[in-house]
Amino acid sequence: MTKVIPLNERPAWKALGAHYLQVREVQLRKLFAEDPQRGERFTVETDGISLDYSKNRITDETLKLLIQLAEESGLRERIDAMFRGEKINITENRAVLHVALRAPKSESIVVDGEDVVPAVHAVLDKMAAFAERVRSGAWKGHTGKRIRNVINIGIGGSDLGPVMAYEALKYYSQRDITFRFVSNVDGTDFAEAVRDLNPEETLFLVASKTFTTLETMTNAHSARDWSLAAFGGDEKAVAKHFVAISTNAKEVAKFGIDTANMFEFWDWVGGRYSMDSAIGLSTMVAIGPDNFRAMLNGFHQMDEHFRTAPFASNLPVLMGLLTVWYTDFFDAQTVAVLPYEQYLKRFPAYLQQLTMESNGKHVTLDGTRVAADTGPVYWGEPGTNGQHSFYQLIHQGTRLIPCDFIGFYKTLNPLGRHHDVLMANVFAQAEALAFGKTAEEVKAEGTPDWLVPHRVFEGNRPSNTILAEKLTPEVLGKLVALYEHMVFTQGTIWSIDSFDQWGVELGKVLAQRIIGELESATEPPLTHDSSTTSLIRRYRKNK
Ligand code: G6Q
Repeated sequence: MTKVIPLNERPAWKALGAHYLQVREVQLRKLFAEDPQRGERFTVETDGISLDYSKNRITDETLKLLIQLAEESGLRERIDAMFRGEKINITENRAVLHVALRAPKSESIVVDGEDVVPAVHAVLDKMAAFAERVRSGAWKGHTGKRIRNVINIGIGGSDLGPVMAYEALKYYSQRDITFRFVSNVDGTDFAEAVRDLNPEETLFLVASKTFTTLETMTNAHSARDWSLAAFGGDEKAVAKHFVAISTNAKEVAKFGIDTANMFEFWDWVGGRYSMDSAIGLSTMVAIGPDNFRAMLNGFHQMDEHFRTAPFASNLPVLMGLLTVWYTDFFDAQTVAVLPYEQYLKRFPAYLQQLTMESNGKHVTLDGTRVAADTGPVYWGEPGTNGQHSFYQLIHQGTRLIPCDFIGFYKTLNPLGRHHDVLMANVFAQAEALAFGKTAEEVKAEGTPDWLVPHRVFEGNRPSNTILAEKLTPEVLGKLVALYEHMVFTQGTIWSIDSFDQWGVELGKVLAQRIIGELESATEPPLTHDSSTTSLIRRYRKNK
């Protein structure tokens, strides 16, 4: 079993505790006044992505101690172990190799004695050939019509990445194909997705690592029924209207999909780390193989940065350490991610799974309870919309909410003044959060005394500002990899397994049992607690 030194026994952790007591009241106003270079000094850049972390409640000493904490927590060794293909997902005894999905052909990464890089490229080539056929119209449906609609059926990691990437890269997508994503077992999701579509022109991508997930299989069967109903039940149609993305060839064949139409990936790709595997097939069909490869190249550049850059200038490491600082010392419970880019509207939802399913754990690698708080709640919405709703709480509420602002120098849709107005808001929000507005300043504006407290902004609210040139496939790859490795950094400090998800199991098992109890014609013996039993009875009576 992995040996873990409890967090609170690591020297840097103890030093950070003492240091926190000294700096917790320090104002960003003061830190900036004392160091006119702070904004530049606390900005790092790699491959066209810059991170300004100067508006954080840190000093040089804080940074030194946080980096020492990363070292004492074995971050260097963990990074190397991940990239070497060691089985660092210990509770599932698996390697964690999403980095292999974007490794260039020239690299070699060995798992269980086998170099996985050639297999990755073979699948990418197969995906590319398929994507080209769909995009060009060469792939025909059962009645000879070209495909106009592509529907990805998947959930969790087999949905959130594909939806986010499609929305993020819509600008680059082939506009004469409609893309939709069905995830929820709520029949409404499927019904609304197909209501205006012609089955003859509709192709389903069934994305499921296990090919046993209840929601996905339920939706896939409904899709099969919907499709076959249009073709007089002719099973041969399945081959033209269904492809599978999975690690489970047996189940794919059982469903009736020809395994020649199956795109493979591997158990060393976690669901929430899979958008750049075959799970990204919908993305590739949408944006084309070249753009998909550019995205992979972006991922790879950030991987190399994470693997090789010193911690003090390593973007994911710095962001991970800052979250630990706020979560564990300032007792911050959430982090807001605020992209000022409409195309990134699903990015916060994607990050919710990446961050919270990875680090929402309370047990360390050696099976003991972690000595501090772990994964904060991630949430957010694109700016400027959020400014007109929840930003009030960030500015004047009682809770500390570190924010990540994400913006771009150039817009994909230049339109009059829009982009300058948008970006002015990014800079203004971060400035207002950090420096606020004092009572004196409010009074000086002629505000009556009784109103002054309401109009004061305390400031000292931390944020990061991430900037890049514009939202390209390559930049999206870098951004996602940035957050993936940030999550890994956090998980390493907390000594948790960021790659399992046992917490989602119990509810699934209980639901399986309750499905039978809801479907049974007569009431079966119900042996739940009195609340669950009476809810089931109420539902059975009224359904
Ligand atoms: C992600 C999780 C989970 C998974 C879904 C779908 O890391 O493991 O969200 O992606 O449960 O699983 P399948 O791809 O096996 O259907």
